[in-house]
Amino acid sequence: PADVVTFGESMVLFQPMSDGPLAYAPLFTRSLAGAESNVAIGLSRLGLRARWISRLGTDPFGDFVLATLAGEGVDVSQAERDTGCPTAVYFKEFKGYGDPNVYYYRKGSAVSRWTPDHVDRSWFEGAKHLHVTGITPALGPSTADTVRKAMTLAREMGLTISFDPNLRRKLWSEEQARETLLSLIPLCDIFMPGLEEAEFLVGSRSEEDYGAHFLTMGASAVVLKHGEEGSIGFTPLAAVRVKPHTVKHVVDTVGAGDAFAAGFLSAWLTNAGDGDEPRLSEALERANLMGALATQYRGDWEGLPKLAEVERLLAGSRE
Ligand code: KDG
Repeated sequence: PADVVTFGESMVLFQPMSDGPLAYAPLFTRSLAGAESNVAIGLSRLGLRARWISRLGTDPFGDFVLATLAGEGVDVSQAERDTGCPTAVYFKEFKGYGDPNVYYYRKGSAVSRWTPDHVDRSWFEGAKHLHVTGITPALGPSTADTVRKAMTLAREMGLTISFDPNLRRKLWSEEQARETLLSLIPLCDIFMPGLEEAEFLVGSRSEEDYGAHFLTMGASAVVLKHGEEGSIGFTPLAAVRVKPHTVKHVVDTVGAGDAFAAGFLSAWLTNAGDGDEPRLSEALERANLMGALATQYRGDWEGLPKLAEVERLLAGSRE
C-alpha cells in the first residue's frame, strides 16, 4: 500500500562544483532531480509511504535513479524500463546569485513516450492520494493526455489529488502551458501554485481573488506559495496566511516548491479532523519550513529533514 502516489520524469542531475558559466565548469557532482520524485523523497522522510511511477531507459542512469529512490524508501516497483529510449539528463548552472539556470536533455526520453494506454489501475491500488505536476504534460506529444487520464482514473478509484503547476517555460510555449495547466485544475482537489504561476494562469489579481478563482474552478483547497513572504491557504470555509520560516542564506532554490508540497501534504493528509483553519495552519507551517530547509543545500532534496527534525524545529519556532 501507499499513502501517496506521484508520477513524472526524474533525471540524472549534474551540478558544477564551481559557480560561473557552465561552458567553463570542469567538474560536476552527479545526483537525481525531478519534481515528483523530490516530493516522494520528502514524504518518505516524513514517514509517509510514497510510490513513484515513471519510465526510465535500460541505461546505467536509469539504474542509478531507481537505486537512489529505493534507498530513500520510495516504492519504485512500478517504474517501467524502455529499451529504446534514454533516461533524461539535466544540468544546473550556478551564477552566484538568484535562481540557477537549468539545461534539460530530455527530448525523446522514456517518459516523453508516455501515452494514456500506459495508465494502469495498479498505479493507484491501495493509495489515498495522487500528486501530479505541470511538468509531465509538457514532456511529449501525449503526456498531457496521460496526466489527464491518470487524474481521472485516480479520482474514480477514490484518491484525492494535488496539482502543482510547476511552470517550466523552457519546455513549452506560453499558450500551450496556460491552456493545458488551466484544463487540469478542475481535476484536482488541492491546487498549489506559486504567486507568479497564479498570475501567469489568470492574470494579475489579489491573493484572495486567486484563492476564490481556483476554488470556483473545482479545487477544494488552494495553496498559494509566496516564497520569502510565506504562504496562504484557502478552502471554502477558511483563509489562512502563515509567515515564512526564515533562513540566513539561500544556496539553491530548485526543489523548494517540492519540499513545500511534501510538507503540506504530509500534514494535510494525516490530520483530517480538526477543522479547516487549524488544519491549514499546521500544514502551511510545515510546508514553509520544508521549503526553507530545501534552499540550504545544493541539490533538490538532499537537505530535506526527517520528521523528528521537523517537529523539533517547529516546536522551537513556536517558543
Ligand atoms: O522542482 C524541481 C525540479 O524543477 C527539478 O528537480 C527538475 O523536475 C525538474 C524539472 O523538470 O524542472
